[in-house]
Amino acid sequence: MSKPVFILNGPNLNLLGTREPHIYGSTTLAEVEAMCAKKAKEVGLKIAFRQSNSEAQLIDWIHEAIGAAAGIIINPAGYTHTSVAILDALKMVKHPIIELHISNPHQREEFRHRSFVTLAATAMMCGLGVNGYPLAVKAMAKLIEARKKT
Ligand code: CA2
Repeated sequence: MSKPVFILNGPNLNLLGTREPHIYGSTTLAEVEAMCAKKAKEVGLKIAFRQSNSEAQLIDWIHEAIGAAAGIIINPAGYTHTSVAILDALKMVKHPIIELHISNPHQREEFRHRSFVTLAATAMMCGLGVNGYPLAVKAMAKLIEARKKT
C-alpha cells in the first residue's frame, strides 16, 4: 500500500479563518484539509493532515515521516523563521519536501524573510492563499512521480 504525504501545520494555524482574514483569508483549517483530500484523490495520493502548536510534536511527526510518508508538505508557521531543530529534522528526510506559506513572507516584516526550513526543502510555495495547499498536493504528486523514474 502506498505511503501518505504528511501535510504538517505549525503553531496558530488551528485558528485559521478566525483571525487576520486580510492576510490569511476566512477559510478554516478543516476546510483546507477537505481541499487537500479532494486534490489528493484526484492525483492518486493519500494524505495525513495534521496541526500542532508544539515544536516537539512537529519534529516527532517529521521523524515518523522518514519511514511512514512519501513526502512532506509543511507550513511551519512562526517556526519557519526560528527553528534550527525543525530544519535539522527535515534534513534527515530523503523524500520530497514542500515548504508552504499562505501569505508571501517576503512582502512582510523583515524577520519573516529568513526561513531555516528552505535549506532542507525541495521547493517553496507562498503567497497563493489557502489555494496553495491543493496546488502543493498536485506538485507533490509530480515530485514523487519524477523520483520513481530515477
Ligand atoms: O503565511 C503563512 O502561511 C505563515 O507560515 C503563517 C505564519 C507566519 O508566522 C509565517 O510568517 C507565514 C502565522 C500563522 C498564524 O496562523 C493564523 C492564526 C490565525 C489566523 C490566521 C493564521
